[in-house]
Amino acid sequence: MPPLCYRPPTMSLAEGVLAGDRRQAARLLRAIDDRQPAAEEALRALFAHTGRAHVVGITGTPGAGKSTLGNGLIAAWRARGLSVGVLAVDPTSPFTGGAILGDRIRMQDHALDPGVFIRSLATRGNLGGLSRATFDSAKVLDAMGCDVVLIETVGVGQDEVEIAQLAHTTVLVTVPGLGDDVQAIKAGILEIADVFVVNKADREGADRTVFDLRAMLEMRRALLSAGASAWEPPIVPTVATRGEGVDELVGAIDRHRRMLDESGERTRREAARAKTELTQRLSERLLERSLGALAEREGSIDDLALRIARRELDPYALADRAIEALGPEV
Ligand SMILES: Nc1nc2c(ncn2[C@@H]2O[C@H](COP(=O)(O)OP(=O)(O)O)[C@@H](O)[C@H]2O)c(=O)[nH]1
Ligand SMILES: [Mg+2]
Repeated sequence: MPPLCYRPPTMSLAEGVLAGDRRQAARLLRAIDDRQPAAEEALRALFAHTGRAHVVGITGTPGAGKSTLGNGLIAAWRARGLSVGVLAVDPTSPFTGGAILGDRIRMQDHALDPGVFIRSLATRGNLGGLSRATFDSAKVLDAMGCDVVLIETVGVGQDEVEIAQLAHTTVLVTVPGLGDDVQAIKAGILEIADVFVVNKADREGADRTVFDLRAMLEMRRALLSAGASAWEPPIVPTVATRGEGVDELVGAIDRHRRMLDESGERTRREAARAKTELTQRLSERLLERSLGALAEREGSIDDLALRIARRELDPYALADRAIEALGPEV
């Protein structure tokens, strides 16, 4: 008989994720969010098992209907036999806390379906907004075997641009009835969206919004010279609350996925993403190491900064010394 407190050796986090253990996956996502060292070890082990999922980003202003639409997308993908992972990115701002709760409730429809895995991310303490924690979390869902990974982010600041870097297909959700709303879609956003949705098409002005959007896209296309992408971003009107237009949206996303595969664009996007990830990771690590080594020799970054401010040290020489502090092997 084993002693009373005996516990059999448990699976590692990575093994748990690969075996489809949802609790282990949830633990790993928390570890990523909290930047625990265990997360990196697991991600290393999972990396070879990633690259299969189609990552779809959905972005747009708060209240545009992203979560409601996400709910419809989940149902449509499930009906097609696809498993779905969802990451709802919850910006650290306390003002948006309620919105995520609402998202959770709306997505409860799928809470008992083993083919659906939904988590919200805090991305706390992450200056880049989405970035690292979201990249890594998407990999967990991918390794877990989700066919589609849907990432919902609020379209503020840099997030749209970052989501486009992370996702294979970026869906921008806009709504009618805000006057010159379409004009407010920044040029940068036009570039990054692969599929446009005009949600709340039950409201007045939806046709106008579709028309304006199309005109903007055509104008942009005319400005671009030959050699530009052959993909014409479709504009899909939807009424998310009634599930209208969801099948068309699924179709548009699927066409985009096929275009990526057939044109080689998928590989190009993944390489661009890998480059960002590699440079981020490298700079983080080098910074951490050199600041650590510098602290041992000369003092903490705050002390050094104060001495720079007092003109006792100069930042140029100190930066050189921080690099030297890494040692001769660098
Ligand atoms: N009239 C109308 N309301 C909608 C539609 N889609 C979503 N809503 C409502 O808009 C509000 C915000 O939706 P939500 O999905 O939380 O937006 P999110 O902040 O972009 O995730 C909710 O009250 C929804 O019921 C739609 O197509 N038509
Ligand atoms: Mg939402």
